[in-house]
Amino acid sequence: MLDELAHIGRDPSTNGYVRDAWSAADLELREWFRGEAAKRGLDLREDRNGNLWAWWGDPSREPGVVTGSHLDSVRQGGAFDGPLGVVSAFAALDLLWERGVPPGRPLGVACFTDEEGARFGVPCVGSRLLTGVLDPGRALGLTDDEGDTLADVLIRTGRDPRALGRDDETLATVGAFVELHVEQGRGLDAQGSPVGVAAAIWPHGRWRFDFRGRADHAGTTRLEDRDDPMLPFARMVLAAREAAARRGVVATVGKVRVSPGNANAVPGLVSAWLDARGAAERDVLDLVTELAELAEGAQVSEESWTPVVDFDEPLRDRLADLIGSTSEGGGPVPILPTGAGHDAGILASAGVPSAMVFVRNPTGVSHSPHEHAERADCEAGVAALATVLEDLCR
Ligand code: HGY
Ligand code: MN
Ligand code: MN
Ligand code: MN
Repeated sequence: MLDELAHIGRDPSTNGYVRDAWSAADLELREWFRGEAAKRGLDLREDRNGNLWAWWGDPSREPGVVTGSHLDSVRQGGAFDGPLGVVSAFAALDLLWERGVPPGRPLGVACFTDEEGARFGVPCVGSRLLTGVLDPGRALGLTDDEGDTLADVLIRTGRDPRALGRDDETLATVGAFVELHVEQGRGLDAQGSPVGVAAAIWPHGRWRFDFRGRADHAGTTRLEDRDDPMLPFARMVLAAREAAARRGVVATVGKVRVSPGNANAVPGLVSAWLDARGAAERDVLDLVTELAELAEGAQVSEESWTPVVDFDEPLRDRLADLIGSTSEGGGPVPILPTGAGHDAGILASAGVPSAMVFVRNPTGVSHSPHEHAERADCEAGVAALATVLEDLCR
């Protein structure tokens, strides 16, 4: 199934993936999802926020067990972050089907919309709207690099932007959620284990810094007469690295918009997105406060903030024991935290018993075409997921 997706949104010059939410690639991936659900006779639903759910059994009778992830990517992302979780969900269902194990409760495959936030800047849009932590009005007003709002884009896909919002009815169908994901780090590689279970997701957030200056001619404006926003921006980036190292957290500026973007003019505006994360919430927030104070009058707005997610301990330990007791588990299963955000974290924060199964990534690299997972480890992940689903669906 991963091979079937391999051509969608792939940039042949880099082998990276560009699968922005609601782009042609994303729409093609959503069609693939619908086809896989139809092939299996699953009951397909698209909720008011665009999340896709494929059900084996009827969750209106009783809350079901859901497994899945996302299909959108960061720009020039890898092949596994997201799709591995969706493909493994269908493959695990197939294993249960082959074993003649009809689930004792409804079993669903989910594909959450716009997890990466690559286009509109806010991550986990589909699951945040579903659980009510993202205001639909704010979501609809988010703009992409072309100045299109999410509302514009939804209308172009034939959807009604007014439908967006908290969806308790859909949320009520999710009795438990398990997300399989390629590890975005080398913990499993270091421990020699093909699969692992998530302990927690570090607190993480994104802030937008708008540095305003005065556009002017590059050749005729004396240096002392300039109000060049590029300078405080540059100082903020260097300060972010120093402060992050000092505070034991991580900080990244990976996206910058320079307006109007003339090579022969002092810019009028530099917008920069700061991504900051770390094991200790206080350290992350203090870093952002420190940077906002030194950022010389920049306008700083919070794009998203997710407090620490500690996955349900009995559930995660049960999964680790279950997987560890199977041959694929390859012995004791590591339980490890991650600095990457996931829809499972958003659902857990909304009170849904949630867990994550990680699959070894020998490169440890993610959000890059160099992200990788060996086939044998992917198969171990599917087997582990099937074991877990069989247990949860008793
Ligand atoms: O940004 C993240 O941590 C996730 O990959 N969306
Ligand atoms: Mn990601
Ligand atoms: Mn992901
Ligand atoms: Mn000129």
